[in-house]
Amino acid sequence: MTLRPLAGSQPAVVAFNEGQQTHTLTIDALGVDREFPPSDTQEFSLPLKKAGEFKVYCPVPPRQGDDGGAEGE
Ligand SMILES: [Cu+2]
Repeated sequence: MTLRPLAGSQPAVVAFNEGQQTHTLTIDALGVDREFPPSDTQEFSLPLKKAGEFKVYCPVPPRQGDDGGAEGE
């Protein structure tokens, strides 16, 4: 997954799934849990209440014989 910040008053990002399978983008601390089919791009704002670092991950395990989990998720 690729996550980029967008300019604007609302903290927003654009995320793109370059994988061949559905992935999710999950940020527990912000209540974000979005599903991305292959090649899907989504823009969304982040409900930030304070500055900080937040763990971003995909809880979908790599499937056998698929991507092999080599992406930087
Ligand atoms: Cu994934």
